[in-house]
Amino acid sequence: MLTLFVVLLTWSVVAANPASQYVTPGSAEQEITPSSYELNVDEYLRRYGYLSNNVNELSIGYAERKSDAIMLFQDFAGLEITGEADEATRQLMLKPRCAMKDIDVEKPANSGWNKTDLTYKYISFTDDMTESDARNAIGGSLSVWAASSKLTFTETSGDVTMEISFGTKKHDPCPYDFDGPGGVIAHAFYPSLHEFAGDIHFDDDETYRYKTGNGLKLHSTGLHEAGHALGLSHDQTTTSIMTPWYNGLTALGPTDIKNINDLYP
Ligand SMILES: [Ca+2]
Ligand SMILES: [Ca+2]
Ligand SMILES: [Zn+2]
Ligand SMILES: [Zn+2]
Repeated sequence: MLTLFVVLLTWSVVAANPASQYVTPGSAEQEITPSSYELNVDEYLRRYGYLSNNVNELSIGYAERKSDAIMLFQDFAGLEITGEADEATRQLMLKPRCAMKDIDVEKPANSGWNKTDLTYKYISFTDDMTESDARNAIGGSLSVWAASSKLTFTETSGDVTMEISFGTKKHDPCPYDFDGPGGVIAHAFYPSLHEFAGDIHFDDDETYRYKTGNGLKLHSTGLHEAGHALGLSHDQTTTSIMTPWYNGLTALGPTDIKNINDLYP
């Protein structure tokens, strides 16, 4: 059984981390989750690691365990800790985000590649922009990681470290389906020996842009997903490119630079 994502997150920084900072006021691009998108709070908590998959409505003490999970989520997100799926909590859960877990108990610690010269190739592109813009956006995001670490990235054919593709809903051969417009925007596979390791998939039911136009900045989402493909987990620091929610950042924050250099010293 393939396990995507996992790591024991270190809990820290909370009070200095209000969720409002995830939102850039007046930035329409972050409000793209369609109103038709249905939020299932219980499923959200399970999917992103706040609530065990073995716990459901029939479990003993479910209400309390769900409340604990909501508090964990609120803590991670820097929201007021109420233990209830209040409006602020639901609003944040509706934000476009990465599919990777926030609390991933299965991801091995220090799981980087045992090499620093990495290769990549494109398997498919998006109709949202020209192929050349997509290359500039994604290639540009890899260059950002390279500029702050000893990593190098070379586009080549044949066997590569990172395969980059766009897909919708069930996108073979990936075992993890996308969910249509809104919700999840992309996922990636942590370094391992698995055949998909290092791969990055974008949900093409989202609208992406390069420099102009509407939609999510492909270079921002690419920067985030590349972080996973290199071995980084979600980070609750608001200046980090690794926040679970789309943040539109196109540069690394101080914790990103520290974490990538800890992984590849
Ligand atoms: Ca989606
Ligand atoms: Ca699209
Ligand atoms: Zn992510
Ligand atoms: Zn996929």
